Amino acid sequence: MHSNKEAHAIKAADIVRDPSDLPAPIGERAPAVVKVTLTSPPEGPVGGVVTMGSMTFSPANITINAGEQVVWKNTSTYYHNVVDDPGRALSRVDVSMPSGASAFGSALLQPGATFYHTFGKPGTYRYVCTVHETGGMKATVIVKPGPMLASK
Ligand SMILES: [Cu+2]
Repeated sequence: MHSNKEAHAIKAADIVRDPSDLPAPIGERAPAVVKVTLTSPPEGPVGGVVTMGSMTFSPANITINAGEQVVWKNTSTYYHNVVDDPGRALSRVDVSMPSGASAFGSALLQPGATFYHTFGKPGTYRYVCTVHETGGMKATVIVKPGPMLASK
């Protein structure tokens, strides 16, 4: 084992090099063009955005087309969630969905967090934030049979 006295301390000056002192590149190199395609979040076009305030979803009623997704953004300083699941809502009557649709829900969303859900089946979806359900934090997504379905 080396003693601390003998160990060579690496200083910044040891690894700094003059850029013009670098070896020649290996092979032919030229600036590369890298194409990046920015897409909307997965699962389909965004039909609407709902912000979560201190105790509200805004807008409380939103209408989209089937196949589109809703984006929820927690713009408040509170934790919220988005729940359309009778098994998770405090009161089953606060949530609903068309028959054949699957229940959905987010985890607890911290301030600044975002949640997405794509709606396949037309109908009315009533959902809540279970944290503030008793405080009236409830809202509705109405899904119309959209052009995406009509064209199929
Ligand atoms: Cu909430």
